[in-house]
Formats: sequence, C-alpha cells, structure tokens
Amino acid sequence: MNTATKLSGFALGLAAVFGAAYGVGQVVGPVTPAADVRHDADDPAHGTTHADARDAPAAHLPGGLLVSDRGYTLAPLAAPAGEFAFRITGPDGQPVTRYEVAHDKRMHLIVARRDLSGFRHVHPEAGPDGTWRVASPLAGPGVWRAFADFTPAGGPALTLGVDVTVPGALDARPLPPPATATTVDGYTVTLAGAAQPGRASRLTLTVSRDGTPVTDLQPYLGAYGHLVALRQGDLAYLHVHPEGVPGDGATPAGPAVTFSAEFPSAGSYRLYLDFRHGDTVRTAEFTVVAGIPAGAGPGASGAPTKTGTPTTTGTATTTGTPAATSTPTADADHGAPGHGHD
Ligand SMILES: [Cu+2]
Repeated sequence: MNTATKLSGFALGLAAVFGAAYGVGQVVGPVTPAADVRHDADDPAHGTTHADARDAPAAHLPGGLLVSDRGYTLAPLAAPAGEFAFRITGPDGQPVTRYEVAHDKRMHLIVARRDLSGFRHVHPEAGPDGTWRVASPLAGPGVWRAFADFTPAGGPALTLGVDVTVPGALDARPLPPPATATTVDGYTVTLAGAAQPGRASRLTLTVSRDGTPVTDLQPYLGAYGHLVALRQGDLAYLHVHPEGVPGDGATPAGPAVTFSAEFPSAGSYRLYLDFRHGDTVRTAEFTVVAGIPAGAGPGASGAPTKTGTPTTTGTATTTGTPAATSTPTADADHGAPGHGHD
C-alpha cells in the first residue's frame, strides 16, 4: 500500500503538531514522571534478575501507558510537514542507537486516536543519530496516542506511549459495539474465543474472501497475523503473542490465526489484526468486552452507533458497555481514514 498516497490528504500543517502536542498533552494525557515509577528490582542497569515468572517487563503495568520507563524515554521531535520523527533516549540521556530485532523489526510504531479510530502500524527508519523517521501516520485531527514498541540492545522490551495532537476540527467517533465479524477490503474476518481478564485468553481470527477461506496468508512480522489490542479509556497496549511460526510445519497459512492475549482488566478493548495477503497488509478491527459473558449484561440493544454527531472531546465513551453478542455483526468502517499500513 502506498503510504505517501494515503498521506497526501493530510500532510499539511503537521509541522505545528508537536508544538501543540505538549500543551494539549498536559490537559488530555498527563503522564507520570519517570521518577515516580521505579523498577529497581528489574532494572537491567542494576544487573539484577527479574523474579516474576512472566516474561513481560513491567508486568505489573500494561504497556504503552508511560512515556518514560526504566530510564528510556519516548521523545517526539519537531518534524517537517508530513513526517513523524522521534527518538528514544536511554538511561544516560543520550539517544539509543542500538536495538534488538523483534517481530522482524527494530522499531514498531503504532498510532491510534484516543477514540480508538485511525489505527496504523508502521516501521520507521533510523538515522545514525538515533532519530526515527516515517511518513506521518496521523490521519487527521485529534489527539493521537503513539506507541513505540522496541527493545534496546541489552535492555528490556518496552512499549512507551506519548500523546500527539493534530490540530483541526475533530471528528470523534464512538467505539463500535462488540462484534464477532468484520470486513475489510472484501475480506471477512471472524473472531472466536472469549476475552477473560487476568489470564491468557486464546483468540482465533479466521480470514475468508467471498465466502472462501483464505489458506495462503503471507507471513507478516514473523507470523501469519499481528494483533494489537488497546484498552478503551487509557489505551493500555496489550501483550499479544501469535501461536505458531510460519514454516514450522505445524502452523497453517490460514484461514485461522490464533493468539494468546492478556487482558489486564474487565472492560472494552479494540483489537486490530494485521494480516497479509496478495502482498497487501490489511487491518481487521474488533471491539471486544473482557469480563462479560456473551449474550449477558446490559446495553446489548443500546449499543452506540456510528451516526452520532461527535461533540467536543477526542475520546468517545461508552459507559453503558454493550455486551458481546452471539450474533456476528458487521463493523466495517470504523477508523476508515488513515486505516492501513505501509
Ligand atoms: Cu511493527
């Protein structure tokens, strides 16, 4: 997919974005100063071993909630119009220039507006000074959360998050209701499995096209699909792991791709499945509710619609959380602007 083409419509005025972001960020997304969040027990700089059995660093917190963690800080830079640039600074205050490869890349940049629309997952290029640059994935006005998912050489796997504001008239959208099927670009993706908070939840996503199961998915980022899950309310970024590796002799190239996801709490989440077919990466999106059994709970008939006129905030709220339904429902066009990949 041609990113430059997709970006051309909104590549104006982004030079002012970061200047504005800092002011708005104080209002919309206050971030805990790094000094208030200590991780001495598993700080690699101290040479100690993390005793927690789980492999996720900072396992006590979901990813993406902190702009600075264990000495590493995500620092957006003023960038030319249409470009998104940032650095990661390390415990010594200097830009980090050496990274481990994870899921085929040294840096994964994920963005979503705070209303959970407009998801994009891109891979910036690093300069020798440690500055990462990419054609801006911020598709239109609003407050965006940008997540940098990376592992510094010799350091912990981290997902840092920062708010960035794109000025302009806001077109906030309510979170679509839970669904077990969605369509994208003529593909239908169904979701099976329950999201259960507090433990690994197995989720299986199945891809078909024109009613025919797709059995020739192409590897993308070391798997037949890449799943990102964000929690409504704070955009906590979940750890999700695919089951199986392409070419291991046991993992079919579709139509089903299975993941293990850790939902840290009850609540609503937006799932974004990147899958590659016909040399194009597409994203299928779902809303899931963790902690409410299918067919139960209030609000099943009062689900938010996409026709409501947005008002004043960048974050849609659905306090009467709709219950998951057992009937597949279509959810095709949420986040249509800027929806896609490079
Ligand atoms: Cu990536």
